[in-house]
Formats: sequence, structure tokens, C-alpha cells
Amino acid sequence: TALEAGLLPALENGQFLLYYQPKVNIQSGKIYGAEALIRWKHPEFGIVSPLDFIPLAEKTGFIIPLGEWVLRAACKQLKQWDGQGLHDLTVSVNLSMIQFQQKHLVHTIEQIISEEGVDPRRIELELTESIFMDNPGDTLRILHALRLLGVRLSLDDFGTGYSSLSYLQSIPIQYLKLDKTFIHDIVNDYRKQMIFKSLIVIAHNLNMEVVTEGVETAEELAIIKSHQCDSVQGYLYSPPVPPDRFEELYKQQI
Ligand code: G
Ligand code: G
Ligand code: NA
Ligand code: MN
Repeated sequence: TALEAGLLPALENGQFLLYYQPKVNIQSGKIYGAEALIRWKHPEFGIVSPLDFIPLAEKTGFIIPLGEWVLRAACKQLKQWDGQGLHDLTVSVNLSMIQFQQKHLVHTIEQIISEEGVDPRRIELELTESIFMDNPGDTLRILHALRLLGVRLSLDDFGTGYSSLSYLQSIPIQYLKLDKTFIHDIVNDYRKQMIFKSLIVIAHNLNMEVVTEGVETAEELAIIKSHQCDSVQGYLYSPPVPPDRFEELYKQQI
């Protein structure tokens, strides 16, 4: 397809960019980091959503160089923010299953982060449960190797698909990201509230912090606050935005 053929030239021509969605600490109400979300600034179609090209990139293997570009660009952004007075932010990037299966993943990540001169503890990798479908033993080994680098790991979209509490017994992750379908309609759904509340207790007992995604209203925020969720991401604070807009949001809060 036209989009598929356009991927490599787009990378070469600098048509990919990262938007950033603030992550907000519930207690302080302050932005402490951002999730990097890729966009394609297409000369003809305008801003193209990753939903339209990530699957193509996964199918063709292009996700490997693209994913490396994402991590490098996120590191560069972090350094730029340091220089602009946006100190101590963390940034997270999404890792596709295909990247995860790549042989030299750990080495590649280590290399990019060290070349860019970023403290690995300020980089978070967002993984989904799909990484456990293939070979759980290998997956665990890779996760431990990533942890040794110092990067943070989070389990993204938790609660969708084949969520199983058994993963939580063994995986070395620091953050559990509850999917937005969890929070959707939680205000009117007592059972959802009870599951939500219980999951937070489980996560905390396993030394994980909980990030709730997709928070859109003050009522939803009040509920998750009452259940001691650690941080939030959602339209209530901001959608994913270009870096200059993120900087405005950060500066507005002080
Ligand atoms: O930003 P938005 O909500 O439109 O993202 C849509 C989907 O694309 C999400 O599932 C998100 O995880 C995925 N996505 C966004 N950026 C990246 C990226 O850099 N790498 C991968 N693998 N997925 C991404
Ligand atoms: O799959 P992943 O969790 O990485 O994708 C994040 C996606 O969720 C992005 O496409 C982002 O635009 C979207 N998103 C972020 N906040 C909200 C929200 O409050 N409501 C909804 N409906 N989507 C959101
Ligand atoms: Na994510
Ligand atoms: Mn998610």
C-alpha cells in the first residue's frame, strides 16, 4: 500500500514526530513525566495516527528501526527539557511485541540510552501482556536484563485481553497501567470500582505503582484518588500534545 511504501522515506525525511501526554502524580497534582506517542506528519494526509501505521510497521519489520528512532528521540527530548528547566522528568516509550522478540533488544536499548547520555532510570518502557504469549521464560529473562540496565518497566493496557494475575507473581515491573476501559463508566459501576480498588491493593502489595489511563472527568479522578491510585494520564489533564504545548502545561502548574 501507499502508506507501507512511504514508511522508510518518511523516516529518512524526518516526517515522524513524538507527541507527549503528561503523567500526573495524584497526591501532588504535578506532572512528573510523559508518555511519548508517535505521529506521522504526512505531506498529503496530515497527522496520521499510529493506529494506521504501527500495524504496517510491525508486519514489515520496519517497527525495529522506527522503535529505535522513538527511543532516541525521546532521550533527546528529555535532555532538551533538562536544559529548559523542566527537570527530572521521566519519559516512557511503547515497545511493540515485535521489538521485544528482537534478539539484540537489550543491547540496542542500552546503547541508545548511553549514546544519548540519559540516566536510564528516567526511561520507562511500556510493555503489554502479549509479551507473555510466546515464551514466558525468555520474556522473564529479558525483563530482568532490562531492569539491570536501570530502565523502568510498566505493564500497559492492563485489564484488556488476556489479563492474568499469574504474570504479576513473577514479573519485575514497577508500574501497572490500568487500561482506559477500566475507568470508563466506573462512576456508575460499583463492581468496576471494587475490582479497581482491589487491583490497586494487589499492585501495592507487590511493590508496583498504579497509573490509571483514560481519566476524563473530575468524578473519575475523585474515585481513583479515594482508592490510592498513584498517578493518572488522561484527557482530564491533557491529550497527547506536541513538545511546546507540553512545556506550556508544565510551566502553567507552578
Ligand atoms: O497516541 P494514540 O492514543 O493515538 O496511540 C494509539 C496506539 O498507538 C496506542 O496503542 C499506542 O500504544 C500506540 N503507539 C503510539 N506510539 C507508539 C510507539 O512509538 N511505538 C509503538 N509500538 N506503539 C505506539
Ligand atoms: O495503548 P496505549 O495505552 O499506549 O495508548 C494510549 C492511547 O490512549 C493514546 O492513543 C491516547 O491518545 C489515548 N488516550 C489517552 N488519554 C485518553 C483519555 O483520557 N481518553 C481516551 N478515550 N483515550 C485516551
Ligand atoms: Na502506552
Ligand atoms: Mn496503555
